[in-house]
Amino acid sequence: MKNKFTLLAGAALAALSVSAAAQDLVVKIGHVGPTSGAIAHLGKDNENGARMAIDELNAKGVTIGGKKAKFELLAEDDAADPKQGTAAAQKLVDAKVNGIIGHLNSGTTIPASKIYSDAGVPQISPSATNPKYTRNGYKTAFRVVADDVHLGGTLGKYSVTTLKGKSIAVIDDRTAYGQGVADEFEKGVKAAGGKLVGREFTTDKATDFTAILTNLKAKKPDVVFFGGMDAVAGPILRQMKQLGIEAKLVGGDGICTGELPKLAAGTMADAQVYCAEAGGVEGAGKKGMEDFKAAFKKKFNADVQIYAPYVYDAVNVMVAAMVKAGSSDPAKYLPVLAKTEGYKGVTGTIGFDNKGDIKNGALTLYTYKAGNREQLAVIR
Ligand code: ABU
Repeated sequence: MKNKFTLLAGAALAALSVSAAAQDLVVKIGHVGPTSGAIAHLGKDNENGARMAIDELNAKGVTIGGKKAKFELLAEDDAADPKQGTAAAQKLVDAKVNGIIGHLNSGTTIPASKIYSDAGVPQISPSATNPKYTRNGYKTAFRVVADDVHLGGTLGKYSVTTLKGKSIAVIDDRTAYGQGVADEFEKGVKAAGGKLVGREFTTDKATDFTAILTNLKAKKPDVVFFGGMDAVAGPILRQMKQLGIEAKLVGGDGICTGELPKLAAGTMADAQVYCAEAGGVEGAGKKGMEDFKAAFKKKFNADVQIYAPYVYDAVNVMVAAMVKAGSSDPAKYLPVLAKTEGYKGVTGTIGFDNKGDIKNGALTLYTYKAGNREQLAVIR
């Protein structure tokens, strides 16, 4: 039975904890990506990167402006759809988020960036690579990956000079990302003196590529570039095999995932596919990345697909700016975030240029063998 002393002590403890809680600073971090639809596996990968960072920050304890911060993740699904993307952005602005990590796709990130800019909310995309995202003059827009000028141009040159492609065909999915990276790939091929033999279009929802692949087959390509995501690249590989097209398939970061071999359902030959992640680490940085991947697997029972480490770094870069500014108020920490320089993350050293792009961004080239992604080189 509880005596009078026990009851009084309990009441005092409760009052103390209420008062401590009142002093905590709640910091809301919004995350947006496609957690439904054909690339839900990539949206979940990104969202889990944010969750991992936030859980760790809460566990270690972070003080901002003398107050203990409690970080909350507000995760939204945009289904990779531009309209759902702007709706999710408005919802998070209305919820008074302190910052945004996302979106995953360029097609959602770009229109949403206006909403965040109008509200003065800092946004870091961990994966949108279309250059237009940081070319609109929005001071709130940042990204921690290289852009498609770098990505597409490098893959175009690589296809001519290293893969020795003599007749190169291009397919894109008409999204902001797919079309943009394919255009940059074409420029890279032309600049390297390569020959383009055809360009075809599809969509990010298509499943039957027989007509466009039959058109391309007649042009005898030895390299086919696909601008789009892995959910479409997988069936393209299956249908290339069915039609007897033995060309190499080259693609940007959107196809460069752990899931691609499964999506291709065993039809991917060794060293048939080449792709690049819009970031990467070398030398001593590799251990940190491997440790991150192991910790991620332990926590979520899933392998990193591609951009979870970039999301993790994006959250930590944003919080580091809040700590340095002594405030989670977007107006106060935004100028500090913009001056980020030399931040050591798991994805490498992060600093932003005056557009909000990562300085000295890397690319990592991969191929696939026996159903596994194998790193070929890190390029700057
Ligand atoms: N960068 C590839 C996937 C995301 C995007 O830019 O649409």
